[in-house]
Amino acid sequence: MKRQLAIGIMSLALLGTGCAQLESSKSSRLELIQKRGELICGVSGKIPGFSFLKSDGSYQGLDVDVCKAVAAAMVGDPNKVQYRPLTAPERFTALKTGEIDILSRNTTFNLSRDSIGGNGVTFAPVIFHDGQGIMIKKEQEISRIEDLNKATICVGSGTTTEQNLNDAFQERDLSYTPIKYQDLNQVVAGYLQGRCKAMTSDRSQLAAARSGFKNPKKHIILDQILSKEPLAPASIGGDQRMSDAVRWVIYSLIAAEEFNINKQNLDEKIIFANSNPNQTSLRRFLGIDGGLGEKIGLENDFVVRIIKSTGNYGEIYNRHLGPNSSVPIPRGLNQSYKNGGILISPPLK
Ligand SMILES: N[C@@H](CCC(=O)N[C@@H](CS)C(=O)NCC(=O)O)C(=O)O
Repeated sequence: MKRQLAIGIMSLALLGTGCAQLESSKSSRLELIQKRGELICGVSGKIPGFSFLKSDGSYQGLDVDVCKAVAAAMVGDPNKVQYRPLTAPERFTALKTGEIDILSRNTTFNLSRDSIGGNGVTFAPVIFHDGQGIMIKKEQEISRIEDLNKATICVGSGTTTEQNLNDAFQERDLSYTPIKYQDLNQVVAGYLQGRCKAMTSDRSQLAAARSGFKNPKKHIILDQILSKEPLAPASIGGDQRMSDAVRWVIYSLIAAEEFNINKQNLDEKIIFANSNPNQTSLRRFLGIDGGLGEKIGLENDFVVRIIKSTGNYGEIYNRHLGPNSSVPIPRGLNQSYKNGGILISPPLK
């Protein structure tokens, strides 16, 4: 009896080791990307300022620069990215079937998506704090959601937008008829053709869409904000090596702004850190000491590669959404915590 028990315990212990080995030897998407030498990034392609396909065939925007930063860190070249334009209903399937490596497509981070019982993906940190808004034609004299009782509203399907719209009307005992479309261009066309009285989407998208209208001033985005829409990149769930790397790429962009390191002063900062052994935090951040990259499957100077490619988060934001861009959106919550916003990176230690 005792012997049987001992054998049982031994085999359980072996099983335990076996599982642990299996777990650590399970290959990660990160290795596949590194072997391939290219990142496959799912984007929208239709939202100026975030991800937009230009007439020369290149993609541009904040979401696109996230793809570039991840590629710079993982394969050493921001241009080694294959972009896959995806509609909202397609995006999670593309991630789960492995058609794309990461999703960088104005996607809201929430519990149902970031869980094994839900969409089964893992979100990286938020790269743009957004909220849902409503756009109407100025001539309609609508100023509040309550003025839209019984109205038709154009909305994209397979989005949090659809769900929030329902919640916002239900909570106020109002009714509405949704007119649903697969993508943003269709929502905009429906709205401009008068199929609905108002259109709703993330406020960033309303601003981006309006920037392309013939007469932007004839359209108003209501002040009321229906929801929190923290937009974040995502990778497949259950692959920690992959999600660690993506997460720390995003944090590096935010931390670089905190350190006041940008494309212009990067070389100076490297020289300064190299010749000043007492600059311990800076040296770790730039990969001179500490071996941080190794811990997440990247080169130790991954932060340097990222900043060289895209600049820090603030530079990316200004390029695509800053006052001189084609879709100016005040930074608001998306400022670094050092400047009154809520973006903050845990220490790269
Ligand atoms: N952030 C929301 C909404 C995102 C979304 O996909 N909205 C649609 C509005 S129709 C869109 O962006 N479409 C862009 C496109 O059509 O490519 C979410 O994650 O569900």
